[in-house]
Amino acid sequence: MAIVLITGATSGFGEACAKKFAANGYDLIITGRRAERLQLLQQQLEQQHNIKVLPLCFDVRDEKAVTATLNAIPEQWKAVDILINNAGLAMGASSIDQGEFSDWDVMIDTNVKGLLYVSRTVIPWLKAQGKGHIINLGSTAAKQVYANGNVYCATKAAVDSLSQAMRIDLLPYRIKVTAVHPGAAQTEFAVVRFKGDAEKAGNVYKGFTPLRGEDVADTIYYCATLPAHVCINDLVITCLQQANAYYFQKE
Ligand code: NDP
Ligand code: 8X3
Repeated sequence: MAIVLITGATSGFGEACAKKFAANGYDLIITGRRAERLQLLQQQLEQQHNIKVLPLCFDVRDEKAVTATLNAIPEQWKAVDILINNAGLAMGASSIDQGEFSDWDVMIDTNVKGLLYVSRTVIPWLKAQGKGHIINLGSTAAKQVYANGNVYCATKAAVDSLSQAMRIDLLPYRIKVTAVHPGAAQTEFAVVRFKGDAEKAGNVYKGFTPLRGEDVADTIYYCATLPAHVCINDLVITCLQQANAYYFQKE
């Protein structure tokens, strides 16, 4: 059966993707920094479905950890069919003159450099097979900038650019590249952004019904299971009450 490698599978979209692909018989490589959650998810999915799950605990910002951990997996696991570059986050929300350097470093290192480290390691495996599919998680924040979004929006615009670049570079190798750009979705994203402040995080979703992790996972699964000759290059998905990164119809 096919293998899907999902970064950031310990919550939100990544976890929802793991459940969706597992339910459809895919073997999974799941990654994240929270080892306990990875182990629990592995146990749960292997019990529920007739699949194998390989949990890998590493920080995508750590170039050496990314390359050493991935390169050390058993050869049969390197036959990856689908790479979902999902690990990412926002940290803080303030005008650019008040931003924290440390928040900027975390976002740039995770959303841009981490995605590059993982991709650079896995792409040679896909090339050797002459097939594969890379799905990158962008955001509506890649398409329009919103107030106080500055660096987060810039990292997601970088994901948008890198997805276009990958599509061009990997075209000769029959490797598909899809950028999926969700709007507001209620995951752990806002709690992480506001550093554990649940009240601030809850306010993000007041007055509208946001996307759920499952909505995005279903969309990613759809992109990943189209006929071999079809590739969705770029896809924006929002809830009913969101038109773009900053325009909402709230109740
Ligand atoms: P969650 O916070 O629920 O999940 C983020 C995942 O990324 C976790 O599994 C986390 O794992 C992992 N992660 C974060 N930093 C690192 C790191 N340094 N190394 C390894 N893994 C890391 O958020 P979402 O599911 O919402 O977000 C997933 C992606 O979707 C992100 O790229 C986000 O920017 C994007 N997105 C989110 C939207 C939203 O509104 N929720 C909308 C559009 C895009 P762990 O902490 O265990 O390391
Ligand atoms: C995450 C969604 O609206 O916070 O990319 O930018 S938003």
